[in-house]
Amino acid sequence: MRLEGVELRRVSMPLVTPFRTSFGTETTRDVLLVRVVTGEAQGWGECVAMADPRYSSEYTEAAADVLRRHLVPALAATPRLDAYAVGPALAPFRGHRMAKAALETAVLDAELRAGDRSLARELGAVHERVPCGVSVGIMSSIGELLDAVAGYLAAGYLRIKLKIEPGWDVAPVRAVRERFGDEVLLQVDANAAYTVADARHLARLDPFGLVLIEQPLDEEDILGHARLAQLITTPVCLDESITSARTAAAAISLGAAAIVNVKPGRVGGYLEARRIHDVCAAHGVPVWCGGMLETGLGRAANVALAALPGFTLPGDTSASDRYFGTDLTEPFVLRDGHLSVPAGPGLGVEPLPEVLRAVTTATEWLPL
Ligand code: OSB
Ligand code: MG
Repeated sequence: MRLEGVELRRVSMPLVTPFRTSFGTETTRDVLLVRVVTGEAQGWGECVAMADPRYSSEYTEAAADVLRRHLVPALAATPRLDAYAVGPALAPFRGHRMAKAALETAVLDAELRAGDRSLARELGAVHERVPCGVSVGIMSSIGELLDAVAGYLAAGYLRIKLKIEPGWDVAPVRAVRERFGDEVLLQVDANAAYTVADARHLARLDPFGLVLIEQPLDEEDILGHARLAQLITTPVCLDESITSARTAAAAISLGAAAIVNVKPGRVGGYLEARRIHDVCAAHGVPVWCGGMLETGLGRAANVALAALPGFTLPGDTSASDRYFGTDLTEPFVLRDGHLSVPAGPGLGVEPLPEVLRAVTTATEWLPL
């Protein structure tokens, strides 16, 4: 493939309700989109970096900067470019996995569209639809939380994830169990808000039969997670700590991860995400597809990944209307708690031109 250029596009999408986690509150999703243009096709990649470096060290402005200054120029210097050449071409630059993922995904999308092949098929998907969960933010009262959970269960979501933090953990879990029963698949996500010294407190979640506790401790605290796993019965799942297939293998070997949340953006792209899936499958570790409040573009790719055989738990692959009044693409709609895996070429979806125009706040063309 020959790249003609790369467009960096910023879009601003209001969320239907504020999303509060232990690291902050989001009311608008400010997204960086990467569009690559080749002789045969164009391709899209959505960068999952958030506006502030609170979930991870990456943030939108930094992603745009490293793309413009280092990553896109490195592709210009790569002979015989295809999606599998992107990772090696960008490897000299440390970190910035979310920026790298967006660029690799855009190249992969262009290549697949030109070859009339779907991302799902390219990755090895084995399902036509995937079961969906929903991530429920921290609320200002238990009553408000119960109303939100009731709405999501009524919509058909097959699994509920509660965001937790110190002061909002045992009580919301108990309230959801008391109101909706023990049958509901329920899990929690702390986004690194605790330390291993909180083990006895976190053990108070044990009686509630949670599917997992996601990233209770700091992203670098692998040994802490392994120690915590010995002190509580809820399975420990890692999100922030898993940055590559190598870190996934190490965390599993150390006993720090009984389950893994795979987020393609966090690990540098869909090809590395598939490697993590493969490593986990080889160890018998279940995986599920996480989310970063993506638009339809990123969601299409996540749903394709979630259709791989090792994704045995419902993901944070919720329907478009859980996030946005109007999505960037044709909306993803929940049917029987599932989303359909796009089957068209590449991501299988495209931005709707009028919506894209309305939400775009800036564009920048980088010729090659
Ligand atoms: O930790 O999984 C997380 C959203 C933004 C950043 C981090 C996380 C999340 C979510 C929501 O939990 C997942 C989604 O519905 O996209
Ligand atoms: Mg998480």
